Amino acid sequence: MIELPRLYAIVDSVFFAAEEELVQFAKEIVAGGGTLLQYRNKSGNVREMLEQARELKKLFRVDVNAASRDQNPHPVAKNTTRVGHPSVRLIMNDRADLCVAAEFDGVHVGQEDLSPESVRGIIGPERWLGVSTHNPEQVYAADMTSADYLAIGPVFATSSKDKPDPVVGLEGVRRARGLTRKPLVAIGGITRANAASVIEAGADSVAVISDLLRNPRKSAEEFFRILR
Ligand code: 3NM
Repeated sequence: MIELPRLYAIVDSVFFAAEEELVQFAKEIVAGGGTLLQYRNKSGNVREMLEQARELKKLFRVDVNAASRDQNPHPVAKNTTRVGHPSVRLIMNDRADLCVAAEFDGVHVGQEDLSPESVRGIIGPERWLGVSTHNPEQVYAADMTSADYLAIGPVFATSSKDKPDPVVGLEGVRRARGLTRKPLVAIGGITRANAASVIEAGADSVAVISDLLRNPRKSAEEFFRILR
């Protein structure tokens, strides 16, 4: 069973005018303690998606060959020295092919994307697979797949998603918690003001877009402080 950090930050390309801004946002989230980032791009431009995903990957790439070049005279353990952010995981929204192409660490799919088992066939057994659900029936069905974690939402009203499903509320989180033992991510309208109630309702992690945008580093830090 995987272990999710309390904060699951979503980097949604629609909120950034330029790639540099998107990359800067990701850096700040990680500076604020973020270790799990999803790249989301609903514009459907697959070339742009791969390009942006590769830029994100560059930021957090682990260079396992760094040990041999390392100038540190007192290496803690030779051959294990790493540069980059070995603890940051990058998840691709929707697209298993781009996950593999950009060497991401996992894929998150919705109800209208490839099925979890089709995605698993593409990404293999090691990468993380997340599945969005919006009601108890979907939670029940997704629980029986090889998904590593499930998402439930929208918990609260959100303007970050086109045509969101009906709000499930904290009660929806509680019901989902009762239906699966897989790690559970809550999503939709979650802010620093309501995040604690969402965790209390049974979520392991909160996925957030808007409430990270204004001051990503500070906001991420505050999420971690609140959800300790
Ligand atoms: N998926 P914000 S709600 C991407 O219900 C997404 O599955 C949802 O953005 C779902 O934190 C949502 O700004 C938007 O509300 C989350």
